[in-house]
Amino acid sequence: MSNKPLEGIKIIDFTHVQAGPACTQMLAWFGADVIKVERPGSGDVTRNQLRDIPDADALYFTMLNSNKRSLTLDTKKPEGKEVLTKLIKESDVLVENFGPGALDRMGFSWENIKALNPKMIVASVKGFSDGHHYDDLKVYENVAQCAGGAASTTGFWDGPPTISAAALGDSNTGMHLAIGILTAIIGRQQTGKGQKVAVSMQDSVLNLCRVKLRDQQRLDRVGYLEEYPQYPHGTFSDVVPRGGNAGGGGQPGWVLKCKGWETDPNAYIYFTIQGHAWAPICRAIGKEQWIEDPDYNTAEARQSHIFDIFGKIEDWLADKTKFEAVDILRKFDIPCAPVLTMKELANDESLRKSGSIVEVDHKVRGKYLTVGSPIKFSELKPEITSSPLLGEHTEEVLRELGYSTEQVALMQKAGAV
Ligand code: CAO
Repeated sequence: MSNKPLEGIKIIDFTHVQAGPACTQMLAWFGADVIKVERPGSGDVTRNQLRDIPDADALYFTMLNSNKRSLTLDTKKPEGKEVLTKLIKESDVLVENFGPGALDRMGFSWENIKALNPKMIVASVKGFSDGHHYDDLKVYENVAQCAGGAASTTGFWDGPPTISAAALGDSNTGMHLAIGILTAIIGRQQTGKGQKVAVSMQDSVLNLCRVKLRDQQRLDRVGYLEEYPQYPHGTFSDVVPRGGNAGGGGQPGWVLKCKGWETDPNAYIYFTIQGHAWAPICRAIGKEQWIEDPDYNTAEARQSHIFDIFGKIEDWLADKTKFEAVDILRKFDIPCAPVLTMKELANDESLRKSGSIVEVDHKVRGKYLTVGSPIKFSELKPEITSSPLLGEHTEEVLRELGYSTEQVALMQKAGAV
């Protein structure tokens, strides 16, 4: 038996940029046959975006499209429509993240696809959910972070709303869509019928910002949020403020300076004060006298001078690098981590060993780093392969659909593939 659980699932990957491709890439890692449908001549716009080697597909593309096949198809031409129709009849899932209404305008509405193949699962990413008052908008990552509540709650209180570097709007939405697709596949095993699965980028960001919706309701009720830096000396308005680097739950935390911070912008650790770990923290930083001191020994007492406490911890950190500090603190069971740069992560031996970062070989660009599966299985070790060249598998896929070499040549002549 195959150790790739999604083997046998055929996916028409009508996605582009990041949100959709992140979803289908993950399904490809787990064994699905993902056929990326791209416009002849140009393909996914990310093939050309931010290129670092003039004639090679950009890393933006290669890192979101591994393990896929590429079929070029102009789905606005009659021949292209015919090929897509055939593909729909024998596939399990169609994934798309076009602008609102594009698939319908192409002639492939959900109703039409269902009529062609009642078992088909059609999975879509849009900026906003169907029926939302913004559902006609085209949306990119940062737009979604603003619309989903992340931007208004990220950053410092005296600065503007801030975008996270993590792709909360794009890849996060793709991950939600993957869960939706797998759920629909299980559902189909029970009912024999496909269904439409839709995920909006706004909803996906909001789903990750749920603790801020929690905070809004607490603020509405009591007028303050005790874990935010604004408490108890600052003021609160009627909306959840930006809390800088404060911990999001009941454990106060902050990004603290380590040795070398004056010249190295990443010489920091994240330090968490877990309430029940107060005594080990005091021992770790040589402040045993704080263990029983009533000004320090309860979370409530600490909160009014939490930044003085963080300041004292920074005094202790002043002669330790971020790595040395974590090596000491881990012995006291204190939740903490160094602030790692992309360079440090790229060279991290543990991440290479676990397959979370892998090196793959691309036909044109040679070796490059990409992400591997963040999900680890006991019975599946996803093998990450390179992204396809534009149209690399066009002929192969068309032959599988029953087209002869002559028919393929005619379609090529008509510019349909
Ligand atoms: N053959 C023929 N036509 C094709 C085609 C193909 N293989 N692939 C795409 N097209 C056509 C579409 O049918 C559409 O045509 P019409 O608008 O004329 O009907 C056209 O290309 C443009 O598609 P689009 O609206 O998706 O592209 P865009 O560059 O204008 O917008 C984006 C890009 C991302 C803003 C938009 O797709 C969108 O809002 N998607 C949903 C949200 C999303 O996923 N955003 C995240 C992207 S990752 O940051």
